[in-house]
Amino acid sequence: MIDFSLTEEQKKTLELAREFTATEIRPVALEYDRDGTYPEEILKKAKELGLMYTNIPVEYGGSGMDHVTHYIVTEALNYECCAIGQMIGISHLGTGAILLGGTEEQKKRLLGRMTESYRSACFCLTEPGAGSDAGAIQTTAVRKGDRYVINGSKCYITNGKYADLLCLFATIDKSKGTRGICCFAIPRDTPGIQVGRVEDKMGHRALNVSELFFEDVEVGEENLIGEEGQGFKLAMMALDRGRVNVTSVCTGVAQKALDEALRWAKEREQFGEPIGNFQGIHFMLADMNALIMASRAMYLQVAWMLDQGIRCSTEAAAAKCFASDAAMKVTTDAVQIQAGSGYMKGSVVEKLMRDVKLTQIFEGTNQINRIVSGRGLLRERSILF
Ligand code: COS
Repeated sequence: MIDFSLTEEQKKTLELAREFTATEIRPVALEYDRDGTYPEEILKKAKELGLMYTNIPVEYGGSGMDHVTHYIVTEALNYECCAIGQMIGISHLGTGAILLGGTEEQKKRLLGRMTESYRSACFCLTEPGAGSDAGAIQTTAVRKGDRYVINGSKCYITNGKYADLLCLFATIDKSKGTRGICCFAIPRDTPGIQVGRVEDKMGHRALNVSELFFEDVEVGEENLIGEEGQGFKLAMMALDRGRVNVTSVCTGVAQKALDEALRWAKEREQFGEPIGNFQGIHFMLADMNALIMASRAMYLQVAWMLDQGIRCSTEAAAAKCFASDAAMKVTTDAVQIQAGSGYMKGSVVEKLMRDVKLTQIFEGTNQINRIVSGRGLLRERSILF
């Protein structure tokens, strides 16, 4: 049976997330966007309410939600501002590889410590010469006895300046390509980690993004996640989940854009009546809503697959492409409906449109995600029933 109704507990959690975004994020979203401020106070409150580590099991200090509930909550947390929403949810990507490949002892020790704070984790994969070609990373890990010494640099790292726990990918043998890559969980206070430039971005302005430098950073083998050479697969598996997350983020942003367009269509009068009376506007609103319905259905499907333990690389990549392209179209149309007023700085829809552009780029550009999805289809057809 297919049933979209929520349990009483899911309803309560969703209500809490919606109330939180309305009271804590909505009033300050434009201010944080203007100044690019790190939303420290908001993160502290989200953590106190159990809205921060929603996907992390209770035994490691999280709220232990299943994937379906986690992504529904993610949509709600990103409705008012996806930069702040994603700062709340960034541990989703930062801890993905640890949850997938870590031992029980590692999860208890590393995640248990991280969840005590609101500063969360970050995912250190991308480098200046290794963006789409993630297997080309140059950061090295050299084994010395039971320790590894790490040297290299990372860029465009979300939460790079603040994260307590760094999930870092480095190669122990470049000649092995992706099979030489290892995953390390590194506490922030390990000597040798330097924060470089903090990026000034077009959108997602309250999302902290920075360079990170690693100079003779030493970690014990107890911080190697999985086995030597397993790091690339763990990164890709974490990104599978990250891409579902982006789908739910985009759904939240697009819903906000549609709601703003609807409000305007009812209030704005031209030719003696609300512009919402005109067919040109009906067609736009109908298409916007259809794209949002499809995006929501896609993340719910992939979340369900994750809850069933079904591999979802093909579907997650497809959903990420669809929802980010959809959100780009919906936010652009929301600006079009609000016209001159929507295009001006300080308008909500102008911010949403700038924010969404990044979702077509991060966690794999949409071109890379189409490759992932296309290759996946050639491996195995993607049929739900
Ligand atoms: N789950 C499990 N294993 C996976 C996997 C997944 N989702 N994706 C790849 N693998 C495995 C492959 O099966 C292969 O295994 P073997 O070595 O046993 O054959 C290995 O990983 C290498 O995969 P592949 O050959 O596909 O690697 P490529 O170098 O061709 O690149 C792409 C793969 C381009 C898809 C990858 O580099 C990528 O996703 N790039 C984008 C990176 C990204 O999203 N960056 C954003 C960072 S966070 S903002």
